[in-house]
Amino acid sequence: MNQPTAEDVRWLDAAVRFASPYLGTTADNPAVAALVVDPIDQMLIARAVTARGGRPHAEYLALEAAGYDAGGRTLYVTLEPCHHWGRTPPCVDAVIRSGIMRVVIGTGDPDPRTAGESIKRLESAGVEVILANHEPSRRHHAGHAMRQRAGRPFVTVKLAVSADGMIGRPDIGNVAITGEPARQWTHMQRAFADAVMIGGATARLDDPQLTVRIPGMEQRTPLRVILAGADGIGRDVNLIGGFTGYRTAIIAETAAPVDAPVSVEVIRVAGEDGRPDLVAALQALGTKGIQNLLVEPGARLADALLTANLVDRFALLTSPVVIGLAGLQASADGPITDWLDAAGLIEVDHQPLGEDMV
Ligand code: AOF
Ligand code: ZN
Repeated sequence: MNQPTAEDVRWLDAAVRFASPYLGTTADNPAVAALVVDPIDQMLIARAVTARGGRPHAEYLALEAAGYDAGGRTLYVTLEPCHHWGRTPPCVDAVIRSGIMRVVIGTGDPDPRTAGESIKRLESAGVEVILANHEPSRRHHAGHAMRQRAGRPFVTVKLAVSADGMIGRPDIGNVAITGEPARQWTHMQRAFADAVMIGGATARLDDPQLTVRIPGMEQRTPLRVILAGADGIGRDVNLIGGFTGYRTAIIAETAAPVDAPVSVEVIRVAGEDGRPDLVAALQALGTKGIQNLLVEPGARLADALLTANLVDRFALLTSPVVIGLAGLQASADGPITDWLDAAGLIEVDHQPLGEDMV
């Protein structure tokens, strides 16, 4: 198979940039972008992203927008087009029918119903196919790939730590560690996730709302999940008893006590000592179609996820604030960076967020 040209890579980069803001809106489907481009003058003819809720698919929408203008053009698509009859017909058929002459694919689709089949089908129909192995496309679809391969979402853990390594003050509940830019950054991460999860202890102690409080983006609040502990969970916490109009789910071990109104979904999974098994809990979210999960844990849940090797991406927010001895330590065994090293996590990026860093 041929290699992508420099222009191909630029169009794929543009496709990922175009689709990125739609992460968190297309579950249970990946947020695919499709661009129809004239190969001679390098003009964009039509573009689309997977529709809200996952259907129609991106290729279908882009080809429909291009109409007869698709003939002879190149299709850039961040993920291999689907090969199966689902709630919509296979995109690969729509591509062949449209007269597209060349398809440049960012990354393969691990969905077993597709997994290379569309590439073969396009080639046998005389369409040139480039599988670009495009890293930004691969990262963009990491949630979909994780759900297809491991049945669970791609897990991002966010933890804010004071200059003296504390994550809170148990005596006064929710305490300010990071500033306004870090808060906004976190709310954006919520908006791009399909679900945000906390442990039962954090639900009780911090009693957060887990909403996206960015003007105009409130409706991007994802499913809010409480992972209940052995003592269960009840209506005394905001996420369950408070009225916000956003969706909440509780994951609890089979026998743990749960008291919630019918509007809250209760997911029962097997566990030990009244605590849900973490893999079972994450797989239950995968089954619900969650591809990207943001966890905003306390020390115990963070430690449990790291120890179980279930953290794919760790966002460490560090602040210059000193909490002092009344604080709750992020990790009992020395500096947090040692803890992350031990979990095999390597730093890939850091940025300032006002006075803080992520
Ligand atoms: C595409 N274009 O825009 C997306 C695709 O349940 P269905 O029928 O919608 O199929 C879901 C699968 O389709 C999903 O697992 C993934 O493999 C693919 N998503 N495919 O051709 C798209 N979103
Ligand atoms: Zn499709």
